[in-house]
Amino acid sequence: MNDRCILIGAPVESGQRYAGCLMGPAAYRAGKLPETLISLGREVEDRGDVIPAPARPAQIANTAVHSLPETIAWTEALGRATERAMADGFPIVMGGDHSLALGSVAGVARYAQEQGRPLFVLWLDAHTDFHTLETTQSGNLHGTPVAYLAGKPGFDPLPPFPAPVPAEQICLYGIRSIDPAEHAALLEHDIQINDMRVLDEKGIAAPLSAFLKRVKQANGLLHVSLDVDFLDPAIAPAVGTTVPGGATFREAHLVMELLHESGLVSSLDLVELNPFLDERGRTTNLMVDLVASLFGRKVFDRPTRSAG
Ligand code: 6HN
Ligand code: MN
Ligand code: MN
Ligand code: MN
Repeated sequence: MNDRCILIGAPVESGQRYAGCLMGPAAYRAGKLPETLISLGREVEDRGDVIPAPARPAQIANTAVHSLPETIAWTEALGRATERAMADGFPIVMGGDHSLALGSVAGVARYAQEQGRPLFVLWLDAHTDFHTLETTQSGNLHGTPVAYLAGKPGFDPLPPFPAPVPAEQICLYGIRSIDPAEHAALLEHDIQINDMRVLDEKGIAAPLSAFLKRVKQANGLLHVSLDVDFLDPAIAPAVGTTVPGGATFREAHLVMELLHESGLVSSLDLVELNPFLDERGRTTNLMVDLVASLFGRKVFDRPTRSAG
């Protein structure tokens, strides 16, 4: 893991319909994300909030889709910001709704391509986010980034995804809500879907360890996209799309601890936090604590335990 963390504020809320996600980056700062990373020995550079170019008109046949011009503008701006940050350190994109990943992962993918390294993506989410602009019925584009980064057609007039991520390099984790059109599309792709049925039976650690092993063998870069609704709504209420039966406090920390020990993660999205829906900052605090685990905070530091 790169020592230098580059914080990128992405106050995006055009990918869904609840007002409040745009306060996400401010909440992470108020919740002391920068100070927490510094306390764990990281250098931190906060590049402030990205300001997208003015939206240009864009139209498509699916009339359910809303805010497409804004989403295109965010995709372009965040792609550039994240690609640049990859060259300088470890980007942490503070959202903002999940549509920001259309841009952040595009930037990471361009960087990976330049480096000649395969990109792997771990998607921690209740949802598969596998709609295209053509299949979405809610019209909320936060439900589309996985299909986009997998190179599925149906995203015109978004910029073409720079270097589609092969299905075998994508791992969906924590899934418990799939729309029929997503289900049909996923049947045609070899994307690993660790839904809660699988995680209940195998445990939260084993499928992740298997995926991390493959990332390591391929000398890959690993992008992690953490959606607040990966967590159980009882511990993380500040999200518009709660689904019961999510990851528990300890399961989520174990995921982060395993990711830390792997040393493989090279970029991170923190998405879907809506501080307006929170209870006395508890979801923000939990997200910051999870990032702390990802960056090496331990309950008990065992000096003999080696990384990897
Ligand atoms: N997220 N599948 C639903 C839709 O509206 O397309 C929910 C999407 C949730 C998006 O998790 O970022
Ligand atoms: Mn680097
Ligand atoms: Mn999501
Ligand atoms: Mn979700």
